[in-house]
Amino acid sequence: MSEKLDALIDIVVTGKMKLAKDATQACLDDGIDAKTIIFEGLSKAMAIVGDKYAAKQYFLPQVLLSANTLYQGLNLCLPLLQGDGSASKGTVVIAVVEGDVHDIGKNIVKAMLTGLGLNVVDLGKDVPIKDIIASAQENNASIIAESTLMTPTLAGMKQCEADLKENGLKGKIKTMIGGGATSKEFAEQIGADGWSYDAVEASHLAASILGIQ
Ligand code: B12
Repeated sequence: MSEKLDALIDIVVTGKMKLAKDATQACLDDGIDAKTIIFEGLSKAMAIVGDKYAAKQYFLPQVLLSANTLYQGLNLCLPLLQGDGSASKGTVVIAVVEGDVHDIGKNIVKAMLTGLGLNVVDLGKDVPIKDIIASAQENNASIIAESTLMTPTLAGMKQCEADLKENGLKGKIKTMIGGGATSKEFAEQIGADGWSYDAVEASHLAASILGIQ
């Protein structure tokens, strides 16, 4: 593993926000590609932060500082993953479901799907299910992609499947879900069309749902 990437991980974990942009640029200058920086650097750093939070070594202010530090690097890397959208292979509406503000993972998934050549409509975080479905209809989307990291907000994902069914849209608009609180079993249980563990798998999943790879 590169020293520069290790330095970036340390900067995110310790929340040294002012150093994060330069450290990310140093990784890029060293020839480390954006995908590696995101998955082997920034995401790993956030997993360490999560462990520290779970072990009560970190509290919310530190987690927030690390997340903001991560964004300094992520914002440099995400545009490098994205295609220009000119040859759109389909539309995906993506959102973090209502009640949840964790949006780092969703933003990485968005970048991977855009990189796949999809038109991604990003509704942001804390989004009511009815707004997600309305946007999918307005944009003639093939897929709704929902993210949540929290257990209480899993209910929204179940609601989405029920609402799609009620409106005769189930099967016409496919659903894929992800985020720390979700699992393959949960996806099967609620009748979602797909689940994935991370953003790389998410792009394979979308491609397979759309039959483009
Ligand atoms: C950073 C963080 C925060 C930041 C969020 C900043 C931001 N802008 O996102 C802040 C400080 C704001 C925060 C707040 C809170 N947090 Co918090 N947070 C985390 C932490 C440490 C890391 C999450 C993260 O960003 N991971 C890195 C990303 C890259 O990973 P990811 O999100 O999992 O995404 C990947 C995959 O899951 C997948 N994926 C993600 N979305 C999707 C979508 C689709 C469609 C697909 C296919 C795949 C996919 O691909 C992604 C990339 O590979 C986690 C701990 C942990 N271990 O996860 C706790 C954690 C999620 N938080 C938690 C909690 C409880 C909270 C608070 C309620 C705390 C409080 N008491 O106020 C609040 C939430 C308020 C709210 N209503 O949302 C709990 C949730 C517990 C639960 N199961 O319900 C966790 C698990 C911590 C814990 N161990 O208790 N948090």
